[in-house]
Amino acid sequence: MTQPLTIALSKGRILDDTLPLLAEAGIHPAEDLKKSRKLIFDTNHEHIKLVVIRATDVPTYVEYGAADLGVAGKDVLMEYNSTNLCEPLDLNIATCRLMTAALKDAELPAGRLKVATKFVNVAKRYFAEQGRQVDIIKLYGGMELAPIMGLADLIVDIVDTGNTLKANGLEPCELIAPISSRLVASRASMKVKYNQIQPIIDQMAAAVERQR
Ligand code: PRT
Ligand code: MG
Repeated sequence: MTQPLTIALSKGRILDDTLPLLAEAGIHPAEDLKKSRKLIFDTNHEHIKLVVIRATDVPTYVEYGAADLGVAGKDVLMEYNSTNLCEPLDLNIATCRLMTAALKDAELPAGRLKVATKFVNVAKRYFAEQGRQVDIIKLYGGMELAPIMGLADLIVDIVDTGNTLKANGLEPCELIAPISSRLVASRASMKVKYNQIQPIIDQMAAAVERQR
């Protein structure tokens, strides 16, 4: 029996690189995702639907079973940090680095560091593992501003070319993790819909290999 299958895609920069991989698995949206304001889309397969949502919401939809598969950045998955999710495939797209950064040539204070980030859980774990005492300050964007304004000594953020840091007088310091987007599934969906999900994973994996 063919069961309905929903795939949650991150809107924004990941989407462009995801669609060719889905196409290689024979999944094509019925209309142009980016020209529509809709959030849910039919595909060429009657039983497969796509939802296009905020990157940070993808793990939530997948964990609760509202979507069977999802595509999200490793940064988002590290921050979400659920043991109910698995990552069957590294898509090797939207690659970047999760790093600490500070004002160029800044002397960091000897005592507790103030760290501004939207990756609160990742930052807590990273500094705890190193036995460093920090106060984490949650921000929702524009982290680069925090050291300039004296709100924080360090930030934890995504770095790609490093141009954004440089433009704001900051420099990258420590690598926390290399990042790429991952196919994500709940352990429950992987069991219940294995026969439908595994062929999609296999075809996308072959496409990822060809792109390497
Ligand atoms: O933007 P929104 O708040 O809706 O959500 P989002 O920021 O989660 O989505 P989006 O589309 O901006 O990013 C989705 C995913 O893309 C992230 O979760 C990462 O896995 C991945 N990715 C890859 C990046 C970058 N490259 C990237 N360069 N995400 C963000 N950036 C930003 C970074 O935050 C910084 O402001 O780009 C800036 C740094 O770029 P450089 O080249 O100047 O270093
Ligand atoms: Mg963004």
